[in-house]
Amino acid sequence: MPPRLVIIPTYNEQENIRDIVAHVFRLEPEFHLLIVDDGSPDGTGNIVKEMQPRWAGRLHLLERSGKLGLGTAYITGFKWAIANDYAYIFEMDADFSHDPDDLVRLYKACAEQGGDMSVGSRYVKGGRVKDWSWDRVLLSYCASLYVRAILWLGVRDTTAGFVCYTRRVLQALPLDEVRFIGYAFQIEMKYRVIRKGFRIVEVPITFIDRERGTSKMNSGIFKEAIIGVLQMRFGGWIK
Ligand SMILES: Nc1nc2c(ncn2[C@@H]2O[C@H](COP(=O)(O)OP(=O)(O)OP(=O)(O)O)[C@@H](O)[C@H]2O)c(=O)[nH]1
Ligand SMILES: [Mg+2]
Repeated sequence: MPPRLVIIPTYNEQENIRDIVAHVFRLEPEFHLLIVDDGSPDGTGNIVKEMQPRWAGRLHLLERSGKLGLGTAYITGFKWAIANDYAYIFEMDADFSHDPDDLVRLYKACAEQGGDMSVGSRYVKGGRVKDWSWDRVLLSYCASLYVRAILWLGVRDTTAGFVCYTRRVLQALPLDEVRFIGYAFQIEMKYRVIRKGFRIVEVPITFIDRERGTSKMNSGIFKEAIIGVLQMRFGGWIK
């Protein structure tokens, strides 16, 4: 089995799922895929099932009964990846905001440049955001400054959801204790990785706004991040 697994959580991604799966399977070196679908009413899970025979042994699906949130979808996926012996485990969105070609660069940042974890970053030199309105860029950038000011992470794009973990990192984290589900989940994971003494490498990427399908972001996810960062810093529950 190849050592690389890309986890894609999905909720109503029927416009994107076929193309994103096909794109990942064209990459060199070879990646496997795990889709974690939360019972998408638009039938995303059924589309994956239809595609599975074509990529037997490479395309995997975990179905959950309802929309349980991005964070718990990833935790479920991480446990599956560890149980199935993958060495490099990736997070990626289904909506092409993350260019699947960049998976290879994230992989090399860990496999060849000594990262314990790598992050596809909009806010390092060479990174950028395409097609977002100026106010969304400003909001996201200010959020990243806020997180850095409170947590002192040494990572510029703290809410990034396009990442590669080495197996040793995921095995070292107490996955059942991870609390948050939205942007705060992404921040919490990086905070825990740094607190354990691991090294995070940022790889510049161009982040492209979603073209097809609908966003699942909401103000609750944003509030969770603002308050969650303070809880992480002063709550004393992350060692
Ligand atoms: N399994 C699962 N997947 C989810 C859930 N919420 C979002 N997703 C998936 O997580 C990924 C990111 O969600 P998006 O809606 O693109 O969130 P976003 O990128 O912050 O928002 P936009 O930039 O507006 O697209 C996508 O692949 C979604 O389908 C959830 O509750 N469960
Ligand atoms: Mg998106």
